[in-house]
Amino acid sequence: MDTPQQQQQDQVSPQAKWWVDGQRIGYKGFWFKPEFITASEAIRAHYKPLPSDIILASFPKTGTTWLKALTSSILRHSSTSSSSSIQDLDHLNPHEVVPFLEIEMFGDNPSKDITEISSPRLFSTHLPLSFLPETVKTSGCRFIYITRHPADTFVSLWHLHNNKFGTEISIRQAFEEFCKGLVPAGPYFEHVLEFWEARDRVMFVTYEDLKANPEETVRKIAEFLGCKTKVEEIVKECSFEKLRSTSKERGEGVHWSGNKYDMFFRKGVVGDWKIHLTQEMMKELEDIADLKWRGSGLDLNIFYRTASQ
Ligand code: PAP
Repeated sequence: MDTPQQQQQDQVSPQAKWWVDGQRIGYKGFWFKPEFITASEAIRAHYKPLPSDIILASFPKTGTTWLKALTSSILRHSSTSSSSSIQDLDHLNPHEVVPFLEIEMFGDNPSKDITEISSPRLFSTHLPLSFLPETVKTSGCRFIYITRHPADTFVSLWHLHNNKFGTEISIRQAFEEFCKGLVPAGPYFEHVLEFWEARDRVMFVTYEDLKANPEETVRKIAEFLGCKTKVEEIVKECSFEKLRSTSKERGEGVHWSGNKYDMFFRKGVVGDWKIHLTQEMMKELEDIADLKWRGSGLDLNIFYRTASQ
């Protein structure tokens, strides 16, 4: 008899227009490439979170690279935390400094021994919270979740796809698929909601807060991690311009995802959606947020306030 995973695989495997790099599988309400589902099973079986672990979680294109840079930099510069295993950003892309649980840690080798990594171990994930082992709730490990307005998240994803595959796909069709959740790690709205509902142990950060008041937001992240550090230096070290120029120096280097290193740094602004989406499309996103987040205390206003509020 087929395993539940096999049954899922045999189900619909939508070939959404912009998924030219392969098939996605619906699993526990989310869409992923098959290898991510396998990796999430390995994580649940083998990952033993330590109280000192720090996990940076995010939906793709919401500020993951920036958060990786900032957090690794905070830990390295902290006078109150030892972080001997964390490399600096001088020549590396932040994705090389902070590994994904589902890729570098448990992607290729499901039973990889990660006990040798010195604490605090800094990991990242695009997996929903429900894909991680139950012990993340009890181990005391810390989560920072970064999120971003769905309109800018979508536009960033659409640009990345066009850039990566050299084909501009219809924004209307891509948008419809985003709204239906047919994107890697989608649906966006459920992904954000899962972490929002666990925010007693998850620090919630928005891309918009980071843009509006980087020093204040970095200070809060440092405080959450129990680190004393010079926030102005961290913000400078992780600025869009600085990180992009380091990546450009890498030339044609390609990250495991197939993205060139500088593809993680496109424009880095809030409100780019205004160039690409109509007011009607924005209204559609607002309606979905209203429907899916109703009663949770979460709404799109989290993207419109500033860090100090
Ligand atoms: P990932 O999920 O593939 O890692 P992620 O880093 O979450 O992508 O998102 C990339 C976005 O963050 C890009 O947004 P854009 O397409 O709207 O421009 C990228 O430019 C932006 N970004 C990356 N680093 C920074 C930074 N240091 N400051 C501001 N924005 C940044």
